[in-house]
Amino acid sequence: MRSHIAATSEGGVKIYLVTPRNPESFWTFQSILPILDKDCTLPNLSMPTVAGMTPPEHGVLLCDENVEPVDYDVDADIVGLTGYMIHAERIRAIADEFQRRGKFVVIGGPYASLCPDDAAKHCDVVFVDEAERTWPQFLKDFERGCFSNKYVATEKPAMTESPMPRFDLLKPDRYQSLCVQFARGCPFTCEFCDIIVMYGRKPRTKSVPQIMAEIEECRRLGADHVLIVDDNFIGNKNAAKVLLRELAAWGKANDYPLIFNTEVSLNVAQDEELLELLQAANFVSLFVGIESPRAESLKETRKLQNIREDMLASVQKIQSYGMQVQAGMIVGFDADDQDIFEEHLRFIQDARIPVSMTGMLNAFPKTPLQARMRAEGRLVEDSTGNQFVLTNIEPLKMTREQLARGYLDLLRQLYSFDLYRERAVAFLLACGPRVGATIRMRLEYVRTLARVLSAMLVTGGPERRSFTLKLVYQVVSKRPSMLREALYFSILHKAFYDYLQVLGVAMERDLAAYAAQQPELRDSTYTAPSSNGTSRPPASARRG
Ligand code: B12
Ligand code: SF4
Repeated sequence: MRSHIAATSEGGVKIYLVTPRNPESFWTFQSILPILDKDCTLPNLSMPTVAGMTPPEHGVLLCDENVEPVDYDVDADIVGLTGYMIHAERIRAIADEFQRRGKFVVIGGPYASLCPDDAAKHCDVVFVDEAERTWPQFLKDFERGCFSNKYVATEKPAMTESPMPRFDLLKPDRYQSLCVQFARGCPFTCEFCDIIVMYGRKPRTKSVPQIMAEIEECRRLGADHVLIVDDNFIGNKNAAKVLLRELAAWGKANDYPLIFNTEVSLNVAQDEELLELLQAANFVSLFVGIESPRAESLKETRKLQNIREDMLASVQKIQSYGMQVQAGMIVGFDADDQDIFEEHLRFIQDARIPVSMTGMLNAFPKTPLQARMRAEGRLVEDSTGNQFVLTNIEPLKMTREQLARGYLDLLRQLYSFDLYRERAVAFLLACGPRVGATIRMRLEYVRTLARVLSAMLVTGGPERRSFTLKLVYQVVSKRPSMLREALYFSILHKAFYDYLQVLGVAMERDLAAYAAQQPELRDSTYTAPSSNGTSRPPASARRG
């Protein structure tokens, strides 16, 4: 059926805002979404935010392709697209199809911000960086019939200018969690990071009433999990503490209706007041860019905040406040030799981090890393935005192939049934208490639980059944209150494990194509990490 968009007044335009479907990645949880009866883990906040910035005389319809098909026959004056580098191919395909049908197409978001010239080939107007000022300006220009083909945010808007995202235009029950954004920007200077390129180094925050209204709206729409999608939630620690005090009081007064997750830098562990407040506000997991257990690699990438204190102790301190640490890890820094894979594995096991998003170093457009790689003649190709396939740079102490094979082997070990279970059990037995992590029983949870149990114990096969029973028994026999979390980690493993099978096939295909292009590499096989492991491959094998 053709979608209908109603502009609310004469002169108003009809706007169709499309979020393209996610290619399978570490976070898409494709294989467990049907078990959870969801279509997608989280909505991307971009289009609800752009819809919020749209003056009320215009009509807006959102389409998240992860939840519903794109309607190419939509009756719209403007079709808007968003997405990351990883979505680039899909964005271009959707944009081309709309243009073929004569629609007026605009593109914004991280892909357009980092690759505006590429995006411009597929649309009428491209938006670079944040659009709180440029989008309303464009709409005025469009109505006058005189607009530019590129709108660049010349200044970073204050977050207090960012309106409440139109959560009401989403289909909230199709997502596992909802999200809000409190802050943009991060004060640090990691060499590979595109966040500071796009959002700057000065953290900007919304006001507490603004964000509390968004959180209330998420609750009203039925959410029980909220991800605060900040680049670094503690980039401005004082502002974060003010919000956390309010959230803690709100949680207590409302019997903790929401569980929170966010992203922080590791220096959170150096501030006990902050940790106490996060715990009191019912944060149950923090995503932390740890990147590497090797100090040399961290220095090289200017992640100096991670070498101020012992990283293992920092992670365990966060865990003692009842919060899971999810790690962002990277292999392939210049200081990394073939021993690095073993070091990563040991660190993640010792730190009892069940979920580690480990990727290969990739140079994103406009980053200092990309500039350095280009200057050193080591930039092999443009970034696809997916750090899980072949890297786009020439590593220093390994070939690209050795890096990819060592990496794949590391992932297979990390997500092997036994090593993952060891970490999950160790974490659940050691972590501190949570204030209100109990989820109220709803009929849908009972149905979900039945599907989870069936997938883990019946249809998943003997290995998965034994893994689940062991994990649950080892936790519950010592700490019965952690039953729900034990089940959560069991089902989560299925998502990562299944994704790895898909990834393994994709990487083998890419490696075969890579080797075919370079005859001299055909005989080079990956050697398991040696005890000194610093051997540099022959120059002939290092050509990208
Ligand atoms: C939450 C989040 C996630 C969540 C949910 C993502 C989702 N559902 O899409 C999860 C954890 C699942 C996730 C996964 C991944 N993510 Co992520 N994620 C984020 C995060 C922290 C917030 C996204 C968000 O909602 N932002 C809030 C909105 C409002 O900001 P915005 O998109 O910039 O929008 C503004 C402007 O750009 C503009 N705009 C945006 N779109 C449009 C469109 C139009 C028409 C207009 C006019 C304007 C406009 O207007 C907005 C207001 O100013 C961002 C960082 C960030 N600060 O954005 C990273 C980020 C987007 N993720 C990133 C990456 C790499 C990934 C993964 C590929 C990681 C991985 N290897 O698995 C996966 C990909 C998963 C997928 N979607 O396929 C990168 C993307 C880099 C890039 N340049 O492409 C980012 C920037 C973080 C980073 N540097 O590491 N991610
Ligand atoms: S701490 Fe994270 S967001 Fe901040 S600069 Fe480093 S990688 Fe980027």
